[in-house]
Amino acid sequence: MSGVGSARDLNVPPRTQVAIIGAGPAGLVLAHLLHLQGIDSVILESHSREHCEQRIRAGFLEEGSASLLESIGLGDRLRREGLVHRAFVFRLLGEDHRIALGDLTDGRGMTIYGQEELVKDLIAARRATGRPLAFQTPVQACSQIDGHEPVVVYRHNDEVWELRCDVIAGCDGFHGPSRAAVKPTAYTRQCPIAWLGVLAAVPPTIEEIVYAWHNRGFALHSVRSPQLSRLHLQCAPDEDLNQWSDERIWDELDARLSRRDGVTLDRGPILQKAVIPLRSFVAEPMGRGRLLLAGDAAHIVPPTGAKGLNLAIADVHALSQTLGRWYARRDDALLEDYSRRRLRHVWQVERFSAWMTSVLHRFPQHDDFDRKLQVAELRHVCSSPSAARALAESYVGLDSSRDLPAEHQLVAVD
Ligand code: FAS
Ligand code: PHB
Repeated sequence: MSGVGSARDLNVPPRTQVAIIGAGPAGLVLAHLLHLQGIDSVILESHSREHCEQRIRAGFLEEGSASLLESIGLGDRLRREGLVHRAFVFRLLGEDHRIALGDLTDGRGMTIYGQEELVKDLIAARRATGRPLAFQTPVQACSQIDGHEPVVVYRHNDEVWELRCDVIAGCDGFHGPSRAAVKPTAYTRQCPIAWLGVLAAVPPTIEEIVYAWHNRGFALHSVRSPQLSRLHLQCAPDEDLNQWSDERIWDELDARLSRRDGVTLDRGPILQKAVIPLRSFVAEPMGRGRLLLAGDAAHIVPPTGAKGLNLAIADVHALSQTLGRWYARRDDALLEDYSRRRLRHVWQVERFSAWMTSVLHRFPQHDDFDRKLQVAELRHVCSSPSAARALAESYVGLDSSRDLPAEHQLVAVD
């Protein structure tokens, strides 16, 4: 039976103030920020709680992200278990070049804390509020977004339900349905390469985060905890994981992360491996009428710069402020301003992520000259204090509320 009412067994009312599609980091953080302002919301998530809590994805939080989470009571375990890194290494032809983030940015760094751990904390915090968070309720459509009471249509147990609201927050990731309702202009770049992402049950061999430029292709040595290593290998977008035994993965990682002193990686069982596509994508505008997009629903960055999760958090921080002002003034122009404000920051992060990707990977269309230019670019950044500072500023996170001062802007752009 399809009901126009609500899925009562889910504690989902027929109406709320903000309907949030998606229980990823964007949706969950937004719900918490709205709750703190006394704005009610319902989160509708297509997958199960277990699925959401077990998805291995990002792991790097900028200080701005970590501080925001801490300021809203979500930082206890993050501060206890997160690992702060204030440097990283470019490994270039077997030589290490250390980028001392802390020295270059007045002490700032990155906190390593698995996205799956953050999602667990966020779901627990949502549950503690007693406000609706419904799993296995895939949203099918968003309608009436140009009116004053948009509607979200969702499924639960083979029944179709409607949720009416003031505003819809599309936090449903790159493949969710909300962006289609906005009909934005899509700016996209598909990379002809991907990452083979690996989570291994072995203490990280190297203290530092290491980005290796190598003739065999890019490799990344990262960390998830004192007991877990996170490693990535550049691969083809259609790479067949069945061709990659644990031994072959470790051999290739050793080959690409090789140091002149011959130190190799400690090996251990691989808990999870996946092919991660590399793409850049921006939807403009990030919303229409009463439907606003945040996180991967609005933009995608290649994971090279470790920015996707941080962008999602910056989006919903701005969106929660916008909605707080909107409820005070009921001026729809504020909703349009959200997109304009966010897109400047989004494009700065797209630029940084595209640069990191362009200099570190072996592209099939590249010739030897291109490869030489990559080495020259990396050597420049590692040897020029001003270039290293510019890189470090982007890496630890640009202040999303800071537009360039007028005198620094080359041209007045919007
Ligand atoms: P998410 O995709 O996390 O969440 C969207 C949610 O919406 C999901 O739970 C989904 O189930 C739900 N949803 C979708 N359709 C729905 C529907 N119809 N109805 C209801 N719910 C629906 N970023 C980094 O910074 N560093 C990394 O190393 C990194 N690695 C990544 C590896 C992988 C495999 C992937 C896919 C992404 C990676 N990212 C990385 C980026 C990633 O962390 C995202 O930026 C982050 O998850 C964005 O969060 P959300 O916008 O909440 O989107
Ligand atoms: C990761 O730990 O998954 C990671 C670290 C640094 C990056 C990208 C991904 O730049």
